[in-house]
Amino acid sequence: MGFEQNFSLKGKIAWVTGASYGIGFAIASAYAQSGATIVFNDINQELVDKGLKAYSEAGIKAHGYVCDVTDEAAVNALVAKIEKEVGVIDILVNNAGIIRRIPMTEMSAAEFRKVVDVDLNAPFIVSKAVIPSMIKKGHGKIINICSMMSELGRETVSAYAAAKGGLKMLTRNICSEYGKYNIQCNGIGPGYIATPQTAPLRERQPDGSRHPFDSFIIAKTPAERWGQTEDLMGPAVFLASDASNFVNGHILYVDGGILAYIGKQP
Ligand code: NAP
Ligand code: GCO
Repeated sequence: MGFEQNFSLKGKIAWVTGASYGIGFAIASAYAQSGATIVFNDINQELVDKGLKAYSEAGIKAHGYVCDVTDEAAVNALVAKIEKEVGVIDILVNNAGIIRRIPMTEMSAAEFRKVVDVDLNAPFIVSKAVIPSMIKKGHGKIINICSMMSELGRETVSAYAAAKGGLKMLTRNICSEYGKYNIQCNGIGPGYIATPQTAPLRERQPDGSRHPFDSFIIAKTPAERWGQTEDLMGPAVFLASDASNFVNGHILYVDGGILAYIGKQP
């Protein structure tokens, strides 16, 4: 077989959480094109149905389930259902996430806890649920979708940055604790990607001009553009494939160079 087979996901079962659309959908689509069987979940049936339609239109026969990833009992039940109906999960992508853009002193503790629950506690819950079968199977890949906010702060995203910073360290700890079982746990840190989650930051102003944050990101990105979900597909396949079997605990930033750049002079 040629070297390219190292990047194949043929025969693997991949679960991407919160993958009815956006980044998760793009990653799952890349995995399907690389030979994997796709499992995804979302928070309600409407979103799961939307995802199933989108996967079908892309020629992908995905398995979709309703599950709130913050609900440990529901996650454990879903893992058992997936193993019965589809098979043991080889690749897990903790993609489901939320953000609340509120100045910290105006944010309630409940709002802070909700963001941390989805963006940090849920990756713990879901990873904990799939690791035992990965150990039995003798291999596994866990990919956590981190963020620029795993490294940087900015106004109004205190809960999100705290959660994504914690997710970076959870990634390193899963690597440390389960690497001996041939389980690799890495992160992908997307830059600013054009999805519904960032749509408010890109809205045209009433006079038709760019949103100030849109202009700010263009000036902070050497690539001088927002990322597209397609930009994440290749890195995600690499981290899910045998080509990365000695890469562990690494956060792969796919940011067009933002973290390396002081920003364009005004
Ligand atoms: P998105 O558009 O908000 O999609 C997130 C998905 O997760 C949605 O389908 C969402 O459902 C689902 N979800 C939320 N809470 C859930 C829960 N409790 N249980 C199950 N599913 C849940 O986000 P995205 O832009 O594609 O981002 C996906 C991931 O990448 C997130 O972790 C995000 O933090 C991260 N990220 C995004 C960017 C970016 O620029 N877009 C950059 C770096 C990192 P709902 O539609 O109901 O919310
Ligand atoms: C924000 C954005 C970012 C992106 C992403 C950057 O409000 O700053 O939503 O947080 O979503 O996480 O990597």
